[in-house]
Amino acid sequence: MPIGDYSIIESTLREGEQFVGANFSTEQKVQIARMLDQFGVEYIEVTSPVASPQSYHDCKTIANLGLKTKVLTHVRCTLGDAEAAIATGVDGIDLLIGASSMLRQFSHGMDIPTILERAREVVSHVLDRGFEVRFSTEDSFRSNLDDILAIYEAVAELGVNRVGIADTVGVATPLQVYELVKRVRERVSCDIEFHGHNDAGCAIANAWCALEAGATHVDTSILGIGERNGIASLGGLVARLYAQDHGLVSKYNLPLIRDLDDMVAEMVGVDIPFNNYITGITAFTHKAGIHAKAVLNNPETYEILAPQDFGLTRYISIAHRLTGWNAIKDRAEQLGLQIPEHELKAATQHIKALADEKPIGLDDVDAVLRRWGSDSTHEGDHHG
Ligand code: HCA
Ligand code: CU
Repeated sequence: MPIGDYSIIESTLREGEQFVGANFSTEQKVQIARMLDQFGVEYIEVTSPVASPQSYHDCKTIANLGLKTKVLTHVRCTLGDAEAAIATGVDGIDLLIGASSMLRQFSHGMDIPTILERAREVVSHVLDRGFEVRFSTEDSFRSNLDDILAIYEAVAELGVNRVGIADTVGVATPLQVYELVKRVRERVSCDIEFHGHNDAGCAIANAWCALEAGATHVDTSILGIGERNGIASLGGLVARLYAQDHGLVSKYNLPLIRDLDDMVAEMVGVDIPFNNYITGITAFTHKAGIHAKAVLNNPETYEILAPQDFGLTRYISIAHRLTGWNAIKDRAEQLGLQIPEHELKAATQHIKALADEKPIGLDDVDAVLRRWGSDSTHEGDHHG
């Protein structure tokens, strides 16, 4: 089904704070919140005010920055937590409860009827206070389907704005996500949120499938940071949506992805992975001669993401044995050298042979080209 209106719930300040390297100061949180606001996400989610005194203070600070983006906080489904959330001045409250047999047994110890009773009590309380409310079930994919559908139906009847499906352990496959979201879509008319972890590498695909199945909200974090190896990354989800239809992400300030990734990587003490979506160092680097030739003619041949739309530039790597003469010609032109085609082809062969002998760099390529360029009127074997 085509993707309709959707919103991003950016959880760097909640799920992301659960990343082992994250220890954000108030100032850093404010910086992240402001940049996400400029980027244009519809919501940001911040750590529960009951997590620590600092968390309460930070939640309140961010809720009162006057951002365009709505501020949500994420709390357990208890009246005490809900009261604390209400006191911070956030726009909305994300409630969470575990309904799987494992969590019922090893975490909170409540059975399904007790969970339903608790949900009714807390949801009604928060709705009565005029807050936007989301209700989600932790570890949804290892919960009994009838149990979670009953919970979603009950809270939807009370009037929650959204129900949330959480793949807490990153176990779901895209097809399973599609099917569960579709089942929920048939049962409730409120919005549906999806939150998916990346333990088995499916977080972005799963978020995508949730949207295809009718979910209206998806959770992300910058660089995907979160518990363990995290959740769907903001940049990755945007890349996926853009690849389908640029219009799906035209509401966002795309060049800020680079700034967001750089900023958060530094704050949490990691490098951006080389193969990261959009901002990885090789994301727009082309190497093989055949690719380089086509990309020089028309970038769309091998690029589904246009680097300039993200404020970035492509790079064509030419100093290696797989290089081709079209890319070498392009480099010669950049250097202002006029070298006839047959000479360029010979120079390319020479560069390939050099690269077979030892690793070479752009300097070596340039030296060869300058030599060919300076005596390109001559023919013969003096080039070696
Ligand atoms: C956790 C909770 C959560 C919550 C997701 C949600 C998860 O830290 O375990 O509220 O939808 O992954 O289940 O992040
Ligand atoms: Cu999570």
